[in-house]
Amino acid sequence: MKALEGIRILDMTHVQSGPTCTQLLAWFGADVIKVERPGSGDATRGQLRDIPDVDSLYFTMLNHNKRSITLNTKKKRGKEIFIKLIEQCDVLAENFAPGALDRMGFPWERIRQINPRIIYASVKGFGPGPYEDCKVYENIAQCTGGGASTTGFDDGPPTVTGAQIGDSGTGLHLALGIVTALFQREHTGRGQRVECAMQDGVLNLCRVKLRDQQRLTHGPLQEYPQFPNGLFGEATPRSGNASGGGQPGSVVKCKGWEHDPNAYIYVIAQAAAFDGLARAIGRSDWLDDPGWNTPAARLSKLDEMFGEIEKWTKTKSKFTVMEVLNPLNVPCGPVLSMRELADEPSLRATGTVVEVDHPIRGSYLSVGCPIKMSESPVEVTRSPLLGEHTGEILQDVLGLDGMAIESAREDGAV
Ligand code: CAO
Repeated sequence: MKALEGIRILDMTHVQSGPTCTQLLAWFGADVIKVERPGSGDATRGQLRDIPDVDSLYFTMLNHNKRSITLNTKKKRGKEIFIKLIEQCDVLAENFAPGALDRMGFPWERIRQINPRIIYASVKGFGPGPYEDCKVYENIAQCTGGGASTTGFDDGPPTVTGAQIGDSGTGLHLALGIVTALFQREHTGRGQRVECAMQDGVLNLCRVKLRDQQRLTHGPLQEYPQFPNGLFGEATPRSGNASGGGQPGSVVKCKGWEHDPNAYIYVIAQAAAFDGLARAIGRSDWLDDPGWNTPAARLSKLDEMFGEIEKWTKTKSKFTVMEVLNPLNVPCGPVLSMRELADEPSLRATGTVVEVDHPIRGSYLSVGCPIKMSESPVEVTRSPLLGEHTGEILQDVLGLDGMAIESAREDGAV
């Protein structure tokens, strides 16, 4: 038995943020029915295609374990079927542009009338306010949620990160909202509206940067690379690769950095492990030197300290550095490329990286479920073809007979 077995999700999501959320729920056992426009479906099916006429990796990697029904919710017959689906589902998830579902004729008031137990969950770019009507994609959310202004180097432009904190990050937030609402429904018997704005999701993930904004009013941020020589402005600055926590950290070069862009390791010079680190890099003289042997003394010399650490790491591969520093309790981690992650046996063993078979594409790699539950194991199955389950869903979930299905097809409703 899976954790969400028996829960049925009417999945109107598209692109990345919403599909991330419903994919997680599908992995936990929910029956996720992806509703797609007849003919075209989710736009990502055709985006960034690597093989002509085959669902893109963008689509397949975000829509595992779901069923697909085509349905035109703007046609009269399509609306009738949509209403029946709302009646049969526990959750309606969507991430259309603001107001799209209202324009289809299905505002929240109507949806809850049709099914008072339903949870109506949405991702939008912004919450109520000046930008509430705007369409938003990943990098816009990173910019408007505080990610970009605090990422990058002090002398460079605002920078977006490779991690999809706007899309997948908000999808994660929404998934939590949905399961929490399902839990509350156990007590109240009622559904509710769950909304996550991408700006809010990114800001939540940038929490420590708002912390620093307030600390800044009491003096310079001593752990930032701008200290003690650079200037601080009025807002939390970009901190390069400096550690976000209370312990100094930096990315340092390893052997082969001249030709391998990922021959680097992140090292944290945590006070508790400093003795071992200093000895390992051949600077045991620091331990008797009052100019070096306390965290406070080192704070103004972090560049010099990491320069010394780097002299040592440059003589070793990032994996050798790990092998030496880990037993000394020095927190560190190699910069791993996507290629290295794809090949990493331990990630394959845990199902974090999975190989999935697809009838048209053949086999491909995907990221599996990162949440491991002892009583609800995840088996990743391929994404559906467009409308693959239309007949089956109309028949099994809605109880339509063959003639009704045929007439819906003739109408262009499905
Ligand atoms: N049947 C009939 N019509 C359908 C349909 C269906 N099954 N599915 C979608 N449509 C219609 C919608 O109703 C909408 O019509 P209207 O414009 O007449 O209301 C239309 O298709 C387009 O939907 P959209 O505006 O959501 O799509 P878009 O490509 O123009 O915008 C996006 C995409 C992502 C910018 C926008 O959906 C958005 O801002 N979403 C919220 C934020 C979000 O999730 N962003 C993350 C995206 S991942 O990077």
